[in-house]
Amino acid sequence: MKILQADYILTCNDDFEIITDGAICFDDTIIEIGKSQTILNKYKDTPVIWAGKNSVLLPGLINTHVHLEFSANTTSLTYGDFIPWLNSVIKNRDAILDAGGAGCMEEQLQKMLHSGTTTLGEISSFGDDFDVCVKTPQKVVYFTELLGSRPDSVDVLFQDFQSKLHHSEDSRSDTFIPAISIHSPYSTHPILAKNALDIARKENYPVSTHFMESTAERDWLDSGTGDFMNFFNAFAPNARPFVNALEYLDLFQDTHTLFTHCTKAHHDEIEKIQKMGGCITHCPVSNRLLNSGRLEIENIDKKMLTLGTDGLSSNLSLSLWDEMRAALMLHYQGDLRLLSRLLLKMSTTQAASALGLNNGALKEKKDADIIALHLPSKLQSLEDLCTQIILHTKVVDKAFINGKEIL
Ligand code: MCF
Ligand code: FE
Repeated sequence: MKILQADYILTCNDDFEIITDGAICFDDTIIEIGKSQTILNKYKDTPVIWAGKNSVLLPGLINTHVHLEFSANTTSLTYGDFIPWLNSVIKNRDAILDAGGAGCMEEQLQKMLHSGTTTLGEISSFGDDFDVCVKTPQKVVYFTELLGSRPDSVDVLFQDFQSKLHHSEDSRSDTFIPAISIHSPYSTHPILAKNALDIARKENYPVSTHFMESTAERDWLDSGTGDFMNFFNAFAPNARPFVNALEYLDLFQDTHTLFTHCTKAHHDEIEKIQKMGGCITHCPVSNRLLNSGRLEIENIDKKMLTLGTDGLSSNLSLSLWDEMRAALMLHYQGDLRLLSRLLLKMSTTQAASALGLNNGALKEKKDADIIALHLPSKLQSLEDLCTQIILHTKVVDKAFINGKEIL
């Protein structure tokens, strides 16, 4: 048992309470949180760690959508539009994977940890990220990806997917949680998706899918036209979409799914996701680089939102602070303080509930996943706390996962 004491505690609890001059008593979970004086008096012989001048404690950040396997990419992919990007992924994928490898992914995981990300949702396309994700101190919700549209390969693809899923199940632990990713409505055959989602329902796996990310995807699902028509015609003349957008969403009934991007989703689709209890993962930098448009967060129930960086395939950083700073600038119409607060909730408590985890808030009985950071100088107004930490944080001073100090 130990006590962590700081100038400010951003609890990210239901009331978004901020405690000044606060302390947390914890072992692997949080035992009690409150004013320093109360906690220090009550737990007298417990060792105390002082987080320093202008310090802030908050829940470890949770990045709900990452593709670590693309970590070696810097300048190999084409940005500015979705189909040219996708073509460049197909062309350069092997070179990027070869240039990457375990060392490169480990380095990114370390960087993420130093920036305060203690949990991530990893979308695994090939399984190359498996060992590093099992080994890393962070909590990883490991989404084995299912992708493929040729009806004659459905059986082989599904067998391969199931064997990867079983493999991840063998390594399940407190910090490694198997999960399922259905790549997207344009790339995954509905028979494959249905079979995988039956497993998700039965075994209660979290699910992730890319949904309504581009005009090309919108046009293709609505009418079988647009850039995807030309893209698919190169492989299969007269190809047609398998399902429309609402039919695709129907497949996810009674699952816990994170729908990533949704920049081109219509109101009735967002409503359907909400009714199903689904979440939306917002990846603002990726959306800008792939010309996906701006997610209209003002028209969405804010409680549905989580934040993700996507991979280095469509970003220059896997730091959620960089992502929050980008989001602050992208959604310039909104109230700055409210947006800062929302971005922190999207990266903590809302992300935890989307992934089905017992972290993301500093309150009794939650996992002791805690980060400590400091502001560069004294804060003038408590109302600006969220904005100031988003503006100024690059790395954190301390990180605890299940109560163990990792940094
Ligand atoms: O989220 C972005 C853009 N949308 C779709 N896919 C990906 C993203 N970043 C990486 N990907 C991966 C995806 O998981 O790229 C491949 C898939 O394995 C694209 S399909 C050849
Ligand atoms: Fe993605």
